[in-house]
Amino acid sequence: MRKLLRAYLVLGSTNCRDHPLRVLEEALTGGITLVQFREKGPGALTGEPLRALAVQLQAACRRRGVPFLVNDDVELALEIGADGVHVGQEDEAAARVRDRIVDRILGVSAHTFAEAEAAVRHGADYLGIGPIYPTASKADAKAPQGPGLIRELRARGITSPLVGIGGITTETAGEVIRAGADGVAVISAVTQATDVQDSAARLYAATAADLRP
Ligand code: 3NM
Repeated sequence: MRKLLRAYLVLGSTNCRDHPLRVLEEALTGGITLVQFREKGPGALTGEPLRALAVQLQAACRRRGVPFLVNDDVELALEIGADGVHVGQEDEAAARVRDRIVDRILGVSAHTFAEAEAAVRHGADYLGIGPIYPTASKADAKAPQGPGLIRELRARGITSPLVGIGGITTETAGEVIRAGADGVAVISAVTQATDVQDSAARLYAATAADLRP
């Protein structure tokens, strides 16, 4: 799990300047290690177009052997046979999702030590910790907490696989890893880059495991 989290791309059609499949293909070529389909925000797809895009993106991930997770939508994840689900604190409670997806990957967003501790207890395979820096990609994002939150979680005994998320760039990824994260999850640093493949490659290069404390 820790290795999969290294260079984690979160994307949906509303984040992409080009067709999401093209963006994803380039990002995978650059070295992205895990993908989460997150179709949110104004203009987000629903119904059959949503399902069709999920299947298309999933197929691209399968061709490269990269696991494909679905944000929030457990029904969709089960229907298409996704490798897992990522849920926030507001989504269906982690323990309920754990029971429904059994041996698939369960990721849970946490913003405090208490949330992280509860997510681990409810069976999360990894935690998404954020927002680390200010982000424009999530309308209801909380206040940025800096890499210090990750350092605090490690110091207080959270040993689970963990990614930082929120405003992380190829320049700041290293300090998130040095704070104790196993990887970084990004939307805009890759999807909004003028060269998607290059930015994914730089993200991968910036997150080497030997930076970890
Ligand atoms: N979750 P970008 S921040 C999807 O704090 C998401 O839980 C967050 O996008 C959290 O890399 C965030 O463009 C947005 O800042 C990440």
